[in-house]
This record gives sequence, structure tokens and C-alpha cells, in this order.
Amino acid sequence: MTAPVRVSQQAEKCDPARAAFRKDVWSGLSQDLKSIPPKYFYDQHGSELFEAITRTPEYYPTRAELSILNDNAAAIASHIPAGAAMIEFGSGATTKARILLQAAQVAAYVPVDISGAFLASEVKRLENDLPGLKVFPVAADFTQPFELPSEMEGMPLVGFFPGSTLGNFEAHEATAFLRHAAKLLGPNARLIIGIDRVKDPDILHHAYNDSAGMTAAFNLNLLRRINRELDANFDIDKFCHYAFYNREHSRVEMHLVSRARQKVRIDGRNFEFRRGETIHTENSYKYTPELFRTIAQGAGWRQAAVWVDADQSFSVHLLVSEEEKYISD
Ligand code: AVJ
Repeated sequence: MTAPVRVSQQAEKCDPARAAFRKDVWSGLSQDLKSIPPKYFYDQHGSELFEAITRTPEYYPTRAELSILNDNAAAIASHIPAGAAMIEFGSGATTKARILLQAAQVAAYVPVDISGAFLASEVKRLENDLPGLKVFPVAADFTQPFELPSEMEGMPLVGFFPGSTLGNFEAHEATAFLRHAAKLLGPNARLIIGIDRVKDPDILHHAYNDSAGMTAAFNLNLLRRINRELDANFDIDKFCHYAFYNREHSRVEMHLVSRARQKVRIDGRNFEFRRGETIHTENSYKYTPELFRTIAQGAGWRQAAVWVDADQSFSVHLLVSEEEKYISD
């Protein structure tokens, strides 16, 4: 008699994304301070929950950035060469890109997103709404190296990285990302990047603790996803959402707190949680516009312009990549 092959092991062979997810979850939960990378929030449901967060009254960054893009669309567009290709890192619902796609003469749009299903439905909507635009979707994790579609060759390139997603990175990762983007897009490319600002801790606290519970649902959905995709048995009711502003590090931290001492099985491996122990699920670093400009400069990008909203809560930076010799490592 042969032992039955576990379904999950079978699935693994044909699914490298699942293997990477399992590896990251297993290793993150094996640390003294447990953590899981925030990119795993964004399965189909997680992407939808994130969109729900952006509609809560407390989550100001999306509205602030949209107002900057809308109020300065012509000025921003003047930095985008006609016939350019726009590459968006983490395109999500593409609402912000549409503003620039309509204001500038962009020939091709390359949305890069980790959530393949969400990306596909967005591409359909875009092709319907902007019939003249060529769309080349790339379903990829933009924190890993990926290649641009060959059609982009010879076109002026403009990177777009809104939402303060850079805030999810540690300082060294932020610099590495900016250097990689400079390399990928090449000399003289533009990068339009949105950055959330340091501000009143109370405003930050409420933005990540909205009263409708959308952020809590978004955070807890990570455990549901692990249950579904990694054959795990998290009891969701035994964890709760915890988010706070860490002043010392200028970052909002999100955690999932274990409400009891418990054991969880994930793809056949057991993990123990003490009561009150947390899984650190996200850092969201806040910058001053001056600090961000300095970091970008050190990673091969010269700042050509910067815009802020009326409440001074968010900044959008227009960067130009320096000569190749400067950015090569
Ligand atoms: C899109 C990653 C920038 O950190 O504010 C929103 C994600 N997390 N609420 C952020 C998020 C909790 C968001 N980023």
C-alpha cells in the first residue's frame, strides 16, 4: 500500500507562487518576532477590501493623492513625453493612472500587479474606457525582478508608483527598489511617486483603525487566505487587528494579536502562539518630502518637481533618472 499523496504537495509542483507563499509564511512564523510580508494581503478579496479601506472617511491618503493628481494633471502631464509608455508598479484599481493617461499622450500602459485575477478585470475595464490605449498587463510581484514587454523598446518610459506603497519597504529595500526602477526604466526615464507624509499621530491612528472595521477585515483576511491556500486551520476569531503609530520609526505598524494560547497547523507544520503574541503584518513608513527627495537622489533619481495637497498630508514627486554611469552598481 502506498501512502496517499497530500493534495497540497501535488499542487506545489505546478504552482511556484504557492510554494513561495508557503516558504514566506513558514519562515515568517518561525521567527522570534513573527511576521508575514504585506504583499500577501492582496488576493482577490484582499484587493477588494483595500479598495473599501480607501473609501472610509478615516483613510485620507487615497483622497489626498487623487486631489494632487487631479489638481495638477496638466503640470504633471507636461513632464510626460508624447508617445511614452507608462509602467505602474502595483496597479490595483488603476483609478489614479487613468487621470494621467487622460491628461498626457501616453501610447502604452503596463500595469504590473501581483493579483492576476484583479489585474485581468481591470485591463478589461481600461480597454473599454480608453479604446486608443495599448495595454500590456504584467502579472508579477514587482518586488522581484521582472522584464518589460518587448513592445516598450525605444519608447520614452515613465514609471508610476502611487499610494505610498514604497512606505511598506524598510529603508534599504526602498533604496534597492528605486535603484532597480532606475535600471529597469533607464537613463532619462521619469518616475512619478506618491509618498505619505509624517503627520499628527492621531490622524494616522484613525486611518488604520477605521470605525467600519475595513482595515481590521483586510488584516484578518490574510489568515483566511492562508487557511484557503495553504491548508491551514487558523481560527480567525482568536486573532484581532492591532495598528498603531510608532513615532520612533515614523511608521504605522499593523499586527494580528493572538487572543489565546493556541496552536495552528499550516501545510502540516505546527506553529504555537502565546496569548498576546503578534504576527507583524505591515509597516507603513511616513516621510517628509525633504527626506524622500534625499533618498531618491541617493538612488539615482533627481527631483524635477513635487506637489502636495491642501492639507499637506501627502506628496507626489516627479523624478528623472540620472546618467547610466551614476546608477550602475
Ligand atoms: C497601499 C500599502 C500604502 O500602508 O497605507 C492600508 C496599505 N494598510 N491600510 C498603507 C494599507 C492598511 C497601504 N499601502
